[in-house]
Amino acid sequence: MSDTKNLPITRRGLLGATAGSAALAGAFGGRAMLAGGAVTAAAVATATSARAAAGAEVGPGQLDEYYGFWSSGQAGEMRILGVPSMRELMRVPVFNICSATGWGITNESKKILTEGLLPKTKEYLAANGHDFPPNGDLHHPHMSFTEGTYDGRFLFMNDKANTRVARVRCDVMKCDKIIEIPNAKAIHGLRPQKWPRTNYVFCNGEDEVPMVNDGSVLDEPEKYVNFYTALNADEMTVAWQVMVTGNLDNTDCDYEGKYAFSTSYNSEMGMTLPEMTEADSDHVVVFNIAEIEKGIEAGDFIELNGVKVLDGRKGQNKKYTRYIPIPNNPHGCNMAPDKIHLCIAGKLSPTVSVIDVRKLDAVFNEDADPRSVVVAEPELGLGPLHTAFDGKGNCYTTLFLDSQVVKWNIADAIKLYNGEDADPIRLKKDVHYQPGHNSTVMGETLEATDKYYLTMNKFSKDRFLNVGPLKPENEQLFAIDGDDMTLIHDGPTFAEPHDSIIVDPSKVNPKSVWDRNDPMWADARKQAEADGVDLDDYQDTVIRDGNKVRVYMSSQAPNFSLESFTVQQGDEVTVYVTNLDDIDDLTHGFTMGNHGVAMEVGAQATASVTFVAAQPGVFWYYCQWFCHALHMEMRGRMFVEPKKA
Ligand code: K7E
Ligand code: CUA
Ligand code: CA
Repeated sequence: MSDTKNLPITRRGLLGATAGSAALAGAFGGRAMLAGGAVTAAAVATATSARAAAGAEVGPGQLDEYYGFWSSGQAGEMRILGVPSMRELMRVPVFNICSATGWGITNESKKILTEGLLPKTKEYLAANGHDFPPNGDLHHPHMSFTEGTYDGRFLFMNDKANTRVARVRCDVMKCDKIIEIPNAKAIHGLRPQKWPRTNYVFCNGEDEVPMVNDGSVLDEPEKYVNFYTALNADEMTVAWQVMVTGNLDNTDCDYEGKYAFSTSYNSEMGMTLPEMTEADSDHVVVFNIAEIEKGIEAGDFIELNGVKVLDGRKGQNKKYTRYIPIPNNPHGCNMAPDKIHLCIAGKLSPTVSVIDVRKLDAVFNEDADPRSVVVAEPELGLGPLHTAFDGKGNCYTTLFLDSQVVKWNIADAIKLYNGEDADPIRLKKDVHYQPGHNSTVMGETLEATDKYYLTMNKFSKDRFLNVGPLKPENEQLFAIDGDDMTLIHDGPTFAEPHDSIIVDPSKVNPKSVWDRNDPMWADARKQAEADGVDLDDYQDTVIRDGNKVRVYMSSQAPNFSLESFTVQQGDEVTVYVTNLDDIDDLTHGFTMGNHGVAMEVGAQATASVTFVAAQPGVFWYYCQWFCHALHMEMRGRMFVEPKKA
């Protein structure tokens, strides 16, 4: 209820309780605190009953209502959660190295991690002893769309740290493509095209750089530019780039396939914090997709590192871009499911700027004042970062500095902007603490709902047992209940989920067993054919090819087809393991002792790994996925004969 806002009671005075009402805190605050900071048994009991009352209880063995696809920030992986239980169902390694699945260790994953890197990057990685970046910073996972809603084909995600974009196949929930984006630096905001389908994935370069970044220009900020990138989503190649003025933070696009948008917090093109916050306003860059495509067609581009780059900088007055002034240092960029309103979160400004995308045509075609597209700018609280939607005309905006979420109504915000007497704010709720992104179920699609609200908080502070100076982040899930909402989950999470989407299971239908012809191991299949080995049948073949040795073995619980194999010291050994078991949930693994080698081999999958047998002796290998009562016995030996003098 809107009577909960602007209460004189501060959150700090009521640490842990809902600012809205101290009395309500007992019922729904999720936590009551004693002077010493202990959680009372009563508070735990009320959280549980709140969950039950909200109809959000997921009992043992029961399936969740929704999938959640989570980023993990610096951890570099994508995570799959069940909503509303918030149980972590799976981790999908992407930009990280995974000890369990062998991502970054197997030949199949190394190929994906290296093939999309720029030649120059490979050089400086090699100088640092890497074939591919060992880290990644994954902020924004988003699913592919067909006609404004998720189509369950792919998930796309960015790596801010190494300027990459990855794609995860939803049929097996494995990454199949990673590319490094040329010219741009630090891919941050990322969104798939919503309409008519995801032909493009839009990606923001956050850091501006000299146009040709070869050391000839260093500290001459006026020569710096920034790049907006559209990927061809099917091919995972760069379709085009647009050079822009100002850095690019977050991005989204409309439901008509006409425009894409990016926030810029550094229109100043400043290099230092004082410089980046100097101007009174920054901007949103609007990209006119049809005009950009025409420009490409007409040859109005330069070619830079193999990419067609159009000039959309301020003052070019071409039809590729327009710059809409927005209060200083905006952040979130979220398109409402009403197909009309784009919400730009103010961050340093306590406002959200609402842009009516129908008014953009006039800005491009008739040179209308760019600010004429702003139809509301409600003052919501301190530090607005991101906005989620309920499909009923309401928005949920996170307030980083206030540690709150504010629910507000677009129609009332427009009325207020037009001088009418209206209050857009419906509710303010404390969250713990300092929220960044937020999500509603299907919230970034035409099927947005008002079922659950998730807030991803940057700090947990005193919320959990102390685990040392590095504390977990904290995520809170609320059941939406008319104009109120009830906290039903409060749980720690590891560094550092930024963004998430919550998806109806009707959109996603992963396989339980791999298809034997999956492209994931196409290279292995090719090599096996050349070696006369049938990868679909029992295998116990060892092929010597100079100092390269290829070992083909199959696995069927609880046996490897090879109990031992022999190589010579210094050989480069490739082990191919094919899991011939075709039962649901029967994964084997292959770990070679003392060689840094481990991999998952899912039902009906083939996986391979290459290493040098550098030391003579006996090395045990074993199945590293508990598969059978005799799983411990599922092992064998590699004999490495000493090098002949
Ligand atoms: Cu706000 Cu990288 Cu989406 Cu984080 S960004 S919060
Ligand atoms: Cu096979 Cu464990
Ligand atoms: Ca600024």
